[in-house]
Amino acid sequence: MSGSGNSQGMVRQLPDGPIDVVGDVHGEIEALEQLLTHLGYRGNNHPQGRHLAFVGDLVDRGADSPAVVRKVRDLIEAGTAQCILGNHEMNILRGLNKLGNAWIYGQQESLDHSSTPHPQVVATPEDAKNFIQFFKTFPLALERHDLCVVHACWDSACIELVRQETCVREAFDRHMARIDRELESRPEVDNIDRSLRRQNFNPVKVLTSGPEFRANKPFEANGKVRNNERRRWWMEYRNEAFCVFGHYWRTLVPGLSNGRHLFDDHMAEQALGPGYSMCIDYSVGGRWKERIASEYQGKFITRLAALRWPEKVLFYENGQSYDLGNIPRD
Ligand SMILES: [Mn+2]
Repeated sequence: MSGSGNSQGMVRQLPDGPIDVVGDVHGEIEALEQLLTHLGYRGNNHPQGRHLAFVGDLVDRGADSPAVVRKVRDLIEAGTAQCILGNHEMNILRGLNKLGNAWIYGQQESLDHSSTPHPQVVATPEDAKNFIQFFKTFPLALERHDLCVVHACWDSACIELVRQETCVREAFDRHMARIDRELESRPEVDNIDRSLRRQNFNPVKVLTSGPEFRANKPFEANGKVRNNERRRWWMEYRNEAFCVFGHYWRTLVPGLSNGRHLFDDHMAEQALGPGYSMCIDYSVGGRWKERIASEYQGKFITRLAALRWPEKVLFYENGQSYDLGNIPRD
Protein backbone atom coordinates (compact mmCIF):
# COMPACT_ATOMS: atom_id res chain seq x y z
CA MET A 1 0.00 0.00 0.00
CA SER A 2 1.59 3.28 -1.04
CA GLY A 3 -0.74 5.41 1.04
CA SER A 4 -1.29 7.75 -1.90
CA GLY A 5 -4.95 8.27 -1.12
CA ASN A 6 -4.79 11.69 -2.71
CA SER A 7 -7.72 13.15 -4.58
CA GLN A 8 -5.79 13.50 -7.86
CA GLY A 9 -4.14 10.16 -8.56
CA MET A 10 -5.65 7.36 -10.59
CA VAL A 11 -5.60 4.90 -7.65
CA ARG A 12 -7.39 6.19 -4.59
CA GLN A 13 -8.01 5.02 -1.06
CA LEU A 14 -11.31 3.43 -0.01
CA PRO A 15 -12.55 4.74 3.35
CA ASP A 16 -12.49 2.54 6.46
CA GLY A 17 -15.85 1.12 7.48
CA PRO A 18 -18.61 -0.78 5.71
CA ILE A 19 -18.86 -0.45 1.92
CA ASP A 20 -21.40 -1.41 -0.74
CA VAL A 21 -19.77 -1.93 -4.13
CA VAL A 22 -22.26 -1.38 -6.97
CA GLY A 23 -21.94 -3.07 -10.38
CA ASP A 24 -22.33 -1.62 -13.90
CA VAL A 25 -25.54 0.48 -13.97
CA HIS A 26 -25.69 1.32 -17.70
CA GLY A 27 -28.35 4.02 -17.44
CA GLU A 28 -30.87 1.86 -15.56
CA ILE A 29 -31.98 4.54 -13.08
CA GLU A 30 -34.98 2.58 -11.83
CA ALA A 31 -32.84 -0.44 -10.92
CA LEU A 32 -30.32 1.87 -9.22
CA GLU A 33 -33.01 3.55 -7.09
CA GLN A 34 -34.44 0.15 -6.14
CA LEU A 35 -31.02 -1.24 -5.20
CA LEU A 36 -30.12 1.79 -3.07
CA THR A 37 -33.46 1.51 -1.27
CA HIS A 38 -32.92 -2.20 -0.52
CA LEU A 39 -29.42 -1.40 0.74
CA GLY A 40 -31.01 1.09 3.16
CA TYR A 41 -29.84 4.37 1.61
CA ARG A 42 -32.15 7.30 2.21
CA GLY A 43 -31.61 10.31 -0.02
CA ASN A 44 -27.86 10.53 -0.45
CA ASN A 45 -26.88 8.94 2.85
CA HIS A 46 -27.04 5.68 4.76
CA PRO A 47 -28.30 5.85 8.38
CA GLN A 48 -25.39 3.61 9.47
CA GLY A 49 -22.85 5.72 7.60
CA ARG A 50 -22.16 3.12 4.92
CA HIS A 51 -20.18 4.11 1.84
CA LEU A 52 -20.76 3.29 -1.85
CA ALA A 53 -18.18 2.41 -4.49
CA PHE A 54 -19.34 2.25 -8.13
CA VAL A 55 -17.31 0.02 -10.48
CA GLY A 56 -17.92 2.27 -13.52
CA ASP A 57 -20.02 1.87 -16.67
CA LEU A 58 -22.70 4.12 -15.19
CA VAL A 59 -23.98 4.94 -18.64
CA ASP A 60 -25.02 3.78 -22.15
CA ARG A 61 -27.80 1.56 -23.52
CA GLY A 62 -30.20 2.01 -20.57
CA ALA A 63 -33.26 4.22 -20.36
CA ASP A 64 -31.81 7.26 -18.59
CA SER A 65 -28.04 7.67 -18.42
CA PRO A 66 -28.28 11.39 -17.45
CA ALA A 67 -30.37 10.53 -14.37
CA VAL A 68 -27.83 7.90 -13.27
CA VAL A 69 -24.91 10.32 -13.66
CA ARG A 70 -26.79 12.99 -11.65
CA LYS A 71 -27.64 10.50 -8.89
CA VAL A 72 -24.04 9.30 -8.58
CA ARG A 73 -22.79 12.89 -8.68
CA ASP A 74 -25.13 13.77 -5.79
CA LEU A 75 -23.91 10.75 -3.80
CA ILE A 76 -20.27 11.70 -4.41
CA GLU A 77 -20.90 15.34 -3.49
CA ALA A 78 -22.59 14.16 -0.26
CA GLY A 79 -19.39 12.27 0.59
CA THR A 80 -21.24 8.95 0.42
CA ALA A 81 -19.82 7.49 -2.80
CA GLN A 82 -16.78 7.07 -5.02
CA CYS A 83 -16.87 5.98 -8.66
CA ILE A 84 -14.17 4.66 -10.98
CA LEU A 85 -13.90 4.71 -14.76
CA GLY A 86 -15.39 1.94 -16.88
CA ASN A 87 -14.70 1.40 -20.56
CA HIS A 88 -17.94 3.21 -21.41
CA GLU A 89 -16.84 6.41 -19.63
CA MET A 90 -13.43 6.01 -21.30
CA ASN A 91 -15.10 5.86 -24.72
CA ILE A 92 -16.88 9.13 -23.97
CA LEU A 93 -13.69 10.79 -22.64
CA ARG A 94 -11.98 9.73 -25.89
CA GLY A 95 -14.83 11.23 -27.92
CA LEU A 96 -15.73 7.91 -29.55
CA ASN A 97 -19.10 7.08 -31.10
CA LYS A 98 -20.01 3.60 -29.89
CA LEU A 99 -23.27 1.70 -30.08
CA GLY A 100 -25.24 2.79 -27.00
CA ASN A 101 -23.59 6.18 -26.38
CA ALA A 102 -25.40 8.46 -28.87
CA TRP A 103 -27.26 9.97 -25.88
CA ILE A 104 -24.12 11.91 -24.80
CA TYR A 105 -24.01 13.50 -28.28
CA GLY A 106 -27.69 14.48 -27.93
CA GLN A 107 -28.88 11.89 -30.43
CA GLN A 108 -31.42 9.08 -30.50
CA GLU A 109 -30.27 5.73 -31.83
CA SER A 110 -31.40 2.19 -32.49
CA LEU A 111 -29.56 -0.48 -30.50
CA ASP A 112 -30.76 -3.47 -32.51
CA HIS A 113 -29.84 -2.21 -36.01
CA SER A 114 -33.53 -1.57 -36.74
CA SER A 115 -35.14 1.69 -37.80
CA THR A 116 -36.85 2.06 -34.42
CA PRO A 117 -35.05 4.48 -32.11
CA HIS A 118 -34.41 3.07 -28.68
CA PRO A 119 -36.32 4.85 -25.88
CA GLN A 120 -33.54 6.72 -24.14
CA VAL A 121 -33.16 10.12 -22.45
CA VAL A 122 -30.52 12.14 -24.34
CA ALA A 123 -28.21 14.72 -22.80
CA THR A 124 -28.54 18.44 -23.48
CA PRO A 125 -25.30 20.07 -24.70
CA GLU A 126 -24.81 21.58 -21.24
CA ASP A 127 -25.38 18.19 -19.53
CA ALA A 128 -22.89 16.57 -21.87
CA LYS A 129 -20.22 19.16 -21.07
CA ASN A 130 -20.78 18.78 -17.32
CA PHE A 131 -20.86 14.97 -17.44
CA ILE A 132 -17.59 14.81 -19.36
CA GLN A 133 -15.96 17.15 -16.82
CA PHE A 134 -17.36 14.90 -14.08
CA PHE A 135 -15.98 11.67 -15.66
CA LYS A 136 -12.56 13.34 -15.81
CA THR A 137 -12.52 13.36 -11.99
CA PHE A 138 -12.89 9.54 -11.76
CA PRO A 139 -9.89 7.40 -10.81
CA LEU A 140 -9.15 3.99 -12.34
CA ALA A 141 -9.10 2.01 -9.11
CA LEU A 142 -9.83 2.08 -5.38
CA GLU A 143 -7.98 0.19 -2.67
CA ARG A 144 -7.53 -0.50 1.01
CA HIS A 145 -5.90 -3.36 2.94
CA ASP A 146 -8.79 -5.85 2.61
CA LEU A 147 -10.61 -4.68 -0.54
CA CYS A 148 -9.92 -3.29 -3.99
CA VAL A 149 -12.20 -2.17 -6.80
CA VAL A 150 -11.51 -1.91 -10.53
CA HIS A 151 -13.77 -1.96 -13.59
CA ALA A 152 -12.40 -4.95 -15.52
CA CYS A 153 -9.07 -6.30 -14.28
CA TRP A 154 -6.82 -5.80 -11.27
CA ASP A 155 -3.30 -6.14 -12.62
CA SER A 156 -0.75 -5.01 -10.02
CA ALA A 157 1.82 -3.92 -12.63
CA CYS A 158 -0.78 -1.82 -14.48
CA ILE A 159 -1.96 -0.31 -11.18
CA GLU A 160 1.60 0.84 -10.43
CA LEU A 161 1.97 2.25 -13.97
CA VAL A 162 -1.10 4.50 -13.60
CA ARG A 163 -0.74 5.39 -9.90
CA GLN A 164 1.01 8.73 -10.49
CA GLU A 165 -1.02 9.75 -13.55
CA THR A 166 -3.33 12.75 -13.24
CA CYS A 167 -5.06 12.77 -16.65
CA VAL A 168 -6.41 9.42 -17.82
CA ARG A 169 -6.91 10.51 -21.43
CA GLU A 170 -3.31 11.73 -21.66
CA ALA A 171 -2.03 8.49 -20.09
CA PHE A 172 -4.15 6.38 -22.48
CA ASP A 173 -2.89 8.28 -25.56
CA ARG A 174 0.76 8.22 -24.44
CA HIS A 175 0.73 4.44 -23.93
CA MET A 176 -1.04 3.87 -27.27
CA ALA A 177 1.53 6.09 -29.04
CA ARG A 178 4.37 4.10 -27.44
CA ILE A 179 2.83 0.77 -28.52
CA ASP A 180 2.30 2.04 -32.08
CA ARG A 181 5.91 3.33 -32.21
CA GLU A 182 7.19 -0.08 -31.13
CA LEU A 183 5.03 -1.75 -33.78
CA GLU A 184 6.39 0.51 -36.55
CA SER A 185 9.67 -1.38 -36.49
CA ARG A 186 7.97 -4.78 -36.26
CA PRO A 187 6.33 -5.43 -39.64
CA GLU A 188 6.38 -9.16 -38.92
CA VAL A 189 3.77 -8.76 -36.15
CA ASP A 190 0.39 -9.70 -37.63
CA ASN A 191 -2.84 -7.73 -37.21
CA ILE A 192 -4.16 -9.95 -34.44
CA ASP A 193 -1.00 -9.55 -32.37
CA ARG A 194 -1.05 -5.80 -33.07
CA SER A 195 -4.55 -5.54 -31.65
CA LEU A 196 -3.53 -7.71 -28.68
CA ARG A 197 -0.60 -5.42 -27.91
CA ARG A 198 -2.87 -2.38 -27.96
CA GLN A 199 -5.21 -4.20 -25.59
CA ASN A 200 -2.70 -5.79 -23.22
CA PHE A 201 0.22 -3.33 -23.11
CA ASN A 202 -1.80 -0.19 -22.35
CA PRO A 203 -2.43 -0.19 -18.59
CA VAL A 204 -5.51 2.05 -18.88
CA LYS A 205 -6.98 -0.39 -21.38
CA VAL A 206 -6.19 -3.43 -19.21
CA LEU A 207 -7.78 -1.93 -16.09
CA THR A 208 -10.94 -0.77 -17.89
CA SER A 209 -11.53 -3.60 -20.38
CA GLY A 210 -9.34 -6.52 -19.36
CA PRO A 211 -6.60 -8.65 -20.93
CA GLU A 212 -7.21 -10.75 -24.06
CA PHE A 213 -5.52 -13.57 -25.92
CA ARG A 214 -5.59 -15.01 -29.42
CA ALA A 215 -8.51 -17.41 -29.82
CA ASN A 216 -7.84 -20.90 -31.16
CA LYS A 217 -10.08 -20.03 -34.07
CA PRO A 218 -12.14 -16.95 -34.97
CA PHE A 219 -15.61 -16.85 -33.42
CA GLU A 220 -18.73 -14.73 -33.78
CA ALA A 221 -20.06 -12.41 -31.07
CA ASN A 222 -22.71 -9.73 -31.50
CA GLY A 223 -22.61 -10.21 -35.25
CA LYS A 224 -18.85 -9.55 -35.47
CA VAL A 225 -16.06 -12.00 -36.16
CA ARG A 226 -13.57 -11.88 -33.30
CA ASN A 227 -10.06 -13.24 -33.06
CA ASN A 228 -9.37 -12.26 -29.47
CA GLU A 229 -10.89 -13.81 -26.38
CA ARG A 230 -11.14 -12.33 -22.93
CA ARG A 231 -8.72 -13.76 -20.40
CA ARG A 232 -10.22 -15.12 -17.18
CA TRP A 233 -7.59 -13.31 -15.12
CA TRP A 234 -9.50 -13.97 -11.88
CA MET A 235 -8.53 -17.64 -12.00
CA GLU A 236 -4.95 -16.58 -11.14
CA TYR A 237 -5.68 -13.59 -8.90
CA ARG A 238 -4.38 -14.16 -5.34
CA ASN A 239 -3.66 -10.73 -3.87
CA GLU A 240 -4.34 -10.12 -0.18
CA ALA A 241 -7.17 -7.64 -0.92
CA PHE A 242 -10.45 -9.12 -2.16
CA CYS A 243 -11.08 -7.68 -5.63
CA VAL A 244 -14.55 -6.58 -6.73
CA PHE A 245 -15.03 -5.75 -10.40
CA GLY A 246 -17.70 -5.56 -13.11
CA HIS A 247 -17.54 -5.50 -16.91
CA TYR A 248 -18.01 -9.21 -17.63
CA TRP A 249 -21.64 -10.31 -17.89
CA ARG A 250 -22.57 -13.02 -15.43
CA THR A 251 -26.12 -13.41 -16.80
CA LEU A 252 -26.62 -14.50 -20.40
CA VAL A 253 -29.29 -12.43 -22.15
CA PRO A 254 -31.29 -14.21 -24.88
CA GLY A 255 -30.46 -12.65 -28.23
CA LEU A 256 -27.34 -10.87 -26.98
CA SER A 257 -24.19 -12.88 -27.41
CA ASN A 258 -20.82 -11.96 -26.00
CA GLY A 259 -18.98 -15.04 -27.17
CA ARG A 260 -17.96 -17.65 -24.64
CA HIS A 261 -19.67 -17.47 -21.24
CA LEU A 262 -16.78 -16.79 -18.90
CA PHE A 263 -18.51 -17.98 -15.73
CA ASP A 264 -20.06 -21.28 -16.73
CA ASP A 265 -17.79 -22.98 -14.18
CA HIS A 266 -19.19 -20.87 -11.32
CA MET A 267 -22.56 -20.68 -9.64
CA ALA A 268 -24.42 -17.43 -10.25
CA GLU A 269 -23.72 -15.99 -6.82
CA GLN A 270 -20.23 -17.19 -6.05
CA ALA A 271 -16.78 -15.70 -5.53
CA LEU A 272 -14.44 -16.50 -8.40
CA GLY A 273 -11.56 -18.89 -8.98
CA PRO A 274 -9.52 -19.48 -5.86
CA GLY A 275 -11.84 -17.19 -3.85
CA TYR A 276 -10.09 -13.81 -3.96
CA SER A 277 -12.40 -11.92 -6.28
CA MET A 278 -15.98 -11.32 -7.38
CA CYS A 279 -17.54 -9.99 -10.58
CA ILE A 280 -20.80 -8.16 -9.82
CA ASP A 281 -22.02 -7.33 -13.35
CA TYR A 282 -25.30 -9.24 -13.64
CA SER A 283 -25.95 -7.83 -17.12
CA VAL A 284 -28.41 -5.02 -16.39
CA GLY A 285 -26.80 -3.39 -19.45
CA GLY A 286 -28.82 -5.90 -21.48
CA ARG A 287 -32.16 -4.97 -19.94
CA TRP A 288 -33.09 -2.85 -22.99
CA LYS A 289 -33.08 -6.09 -24.98
CA GLU A 290 -35.27 -7.87 -22.45
CA ARG A 291 -37.82 -5.06 -22.80
CA ILE A 292 -38.21 -5.67 -26.52
CA ALA A 293 -37.69 -9.46 -26.59
CA SER A 294 -40.70 -11.73 -26.94
CA GLU A 295 -39.32 -13.96 -24.17
CA TYR A 296 -39.67 -11.07 -21.74
CA GLN A 297 -43.08 -11.11 -20.07
CA GLY A 298 -42.78 -8.51 -17.36
CA LYS A 299 -39.85 -10.30 -15.74
CA PHE A 300 -36.17 -9.49 -16.08
CA ILE A 301 -33.41 -12.03 -15.72
CA THR A 302 -30.74 -9.34 -15.70
CA ARG A 303 -29.92 -7.75 -12.34
CA LEU A 304 -28.18 -4.75 -10.89
CA ALA A 305 -26.07 -6.00 -7.98
CA ALA A 306 -24.09 -4.70 -5.04
CA LEU A 307 -21.61 -6.55 -2.86
CA ARG A 308 -21.89 -5.60 0.79
CA TRP A 309 -18.48 -5.60 2.49
CA PRO A 310 -17.27 -6.86 4.98
CA GLU A 311 -20.57 -8.76 5.35
CA LYS A 312 -20.00 -10.57 2.02
CA VAL A 313 -23.65 -10.40 1.01
CA LEU A 314 -24.70 -9.92 -2.61
CA PHE A 315 -27.80 -7.74 -3.07
CA TYR A 316 -29.95 -7.55 -6.19
CA GLU A 317 -32.17 -4.59 -7.04
CA ASN A 318 -35.26 -6.82 -6.66
CA GLY A 319 -34.52 -7.28 -2.95
CA GLN A 320 -32.99 -10.77 -3.14
CA SER A 321 -29.75 -11.25 -1.26
CA TYR A 322 -27.20 -14.06 -1.15
CA ASP A 323 -24.75 -14.70 1.63
CA LEU A 324 -21.41 -15.53 0.06
CA GLY A 325 -20.46 -16.95 3.46
CA ASN A 326 -16.91 -17.59 4.45
CA ILE A 327 -15.42 -17.31 1.01
CA PRO A 328 -13.06 -20.27 0.72
CA ARG A 329 -9.55 -19.49 -0.48
CA ASP A 330 -7.28 -22.24 -1.64
MN1 LIG B 1 -17.51 -2.54 -19.02
